[in-house]
Amino acid sequence: MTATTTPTPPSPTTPSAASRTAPRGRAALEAWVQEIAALTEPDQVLWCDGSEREKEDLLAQMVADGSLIPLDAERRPGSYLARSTPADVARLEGRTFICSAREEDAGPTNNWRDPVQARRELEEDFAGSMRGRTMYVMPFSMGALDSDLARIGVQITDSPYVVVSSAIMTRMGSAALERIGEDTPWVPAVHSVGMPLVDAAGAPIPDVPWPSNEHKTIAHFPETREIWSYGSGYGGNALLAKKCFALRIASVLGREEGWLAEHMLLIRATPPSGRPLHIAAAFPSACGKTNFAMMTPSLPGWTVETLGDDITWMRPDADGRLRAINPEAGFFGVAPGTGWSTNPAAMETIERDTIFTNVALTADGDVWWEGATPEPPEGLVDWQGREWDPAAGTPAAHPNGRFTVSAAQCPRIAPDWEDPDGVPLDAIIVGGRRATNVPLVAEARDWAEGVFFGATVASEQTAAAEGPVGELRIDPFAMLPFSGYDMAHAWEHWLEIGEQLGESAPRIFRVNWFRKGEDGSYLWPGFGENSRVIEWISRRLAGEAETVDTPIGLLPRPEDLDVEGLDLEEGVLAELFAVDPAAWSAEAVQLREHFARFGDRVPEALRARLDALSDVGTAPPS
Ligand code: GTP
Ligand code: SPV
Ligand code: MN
Repeated sequence: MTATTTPTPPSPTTPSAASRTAPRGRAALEAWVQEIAALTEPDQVLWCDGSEREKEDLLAQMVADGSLIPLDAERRPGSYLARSTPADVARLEGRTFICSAREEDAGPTNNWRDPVQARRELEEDFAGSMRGRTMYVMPFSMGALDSDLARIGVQITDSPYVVVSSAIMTRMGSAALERIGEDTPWVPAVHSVGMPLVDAAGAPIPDVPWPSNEHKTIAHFPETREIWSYGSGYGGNALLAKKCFALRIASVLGREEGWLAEHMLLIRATPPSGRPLHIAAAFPSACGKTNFAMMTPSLPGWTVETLGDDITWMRPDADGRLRAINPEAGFFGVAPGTGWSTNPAAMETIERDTIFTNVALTADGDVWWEGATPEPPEGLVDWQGREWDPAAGTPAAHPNGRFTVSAAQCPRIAPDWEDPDGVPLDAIIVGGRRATNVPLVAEARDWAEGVFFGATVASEQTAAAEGPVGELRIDPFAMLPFSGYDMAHAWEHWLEIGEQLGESAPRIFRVNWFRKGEDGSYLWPGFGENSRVIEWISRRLAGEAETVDTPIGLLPRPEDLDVEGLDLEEGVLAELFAVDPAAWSAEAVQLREHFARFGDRVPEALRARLDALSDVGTAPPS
């Protein structure tokens, strides 16, 4: 555990390694806990052991104080509903900061703060912020406890909701604490909802069901591997092991140590006869990772097993293959759109022992959201606790309403999902939510083109983050909100890993389930039917399927995609694979602006691909 990888020599752009280290060992941990307690002034400090008993006690306490609503014990055993305040419903990208010593290390896509100044302001925010509350100390492991790829963190929080959620999402408690040996590095993460129960003069402040502060800051210090989050109790803002550690801090660690931390699901897909394939796929937030990860393949004889639904850590192994693990232990999934017809495995997963946030409550003590059933039941209470009027035009569940549930409960979970060695990857998929332009599937001619696919992922914005839903934004490798350093350096890192892997590198594909026809409806049925795309990928890997060579990659020949039984209307397949040169020329202009933000740090191999793409408008597809 916590075995270090052989570090790759730092590239010239990597700042000196001397200043780059996390705290190590138990003594440093105890000192840090005391220091944070002195700063935040909680009533008591509680070290979490991760036991069932601890979880039960916290749940009972939250039910008693009204911050959790227990669901009907028969319809949804062991499950609860939390309602946030309307101002705390999604990740806050505008209030998320990378506080690297040098501004350029954060890159043009991150909000940068000077670490000294950020620290000073955070200390002001956190001073006395836990007065009247309990400060919980949660040691946790990202990755199975005995995996070489796993890393340890310790989160401090004053939110019991965050404790029970982290107990689901990570390996949290005594076992993780025991892994902290004398010299073990651990990532310190401090979180406060920013609502003390006693004011500076000692007068009590009444608590509320969802405490938060209108001033919110989520700050990362890549050099010292620290995370500080203030003012929000929601998702990635508060469960610091997830996006803050496993992506933003881990991406920095990965670059220095020769591995990758990515916003990817992880599956094993097995054909009726033949070798299982391991696939990791990067889609932006709310663009289908959980659904793809738990897919029920429509193709007879195929199985898909879930290994992870949001984050994948990957490292070249001794045999030169790219090995992948899911560092998480649970799913924090989007509820709206999850239904028996689209994702039955998720529906089964959340039948019990689940914490729901910002979904609707039914009259009989169950939960509901848009897409759970075709018709809403009578007598719903909406996510804000108000009687819901279907005619009012507002959704009953918040579009970013979520479920938090242990991965072990998923009927599709691979029996070996906690294997410390992880799985060797055969294919990597990238994709976004694109109404136009991007075909259902394309294969990259080589690793560099695959990295280009990744570096140019674009997607229509969803409700997972604050901001205008529907607007197209370029979201490289689905990591725009999650990279802890300059993304151009991340692409360079990808290219280097590819070189290291050589012939054993997984093949890279780009997909788009969301292309729309002229009437505005989706052309492709999606969900379980996406297995047809996996089937084509598997034949490509086996050297069995032909392709059409186009300037935007290798497309399937129409006859090579298995659409038997799909009942696609005449012309739909052609629309799904149509390459419109004018539209791609326009896209190339947008991509050029995107690359320009990164100046000369964009690797030459990627510029060359863009130049080739810019010619699409003039050159006919070969
Ligand atoms: P995060 O947890 O935010 O990272 O999201 P995610 O990438 O896991 O997305 P998720 O699988 O939860 O899907 C988000 C939304 O996309 C849901 O409303 C789904 O119903 C919808 N969706 C997922 N897959 C498909 C698909 O193949 N086709 C269509 N049309 N919609 C899909
Ligand atoms: C995402 O937005 O990609 C999520 C939800 O997985 S959160 O944990 O809030 O980032
Ligand atoms: Mn995600």
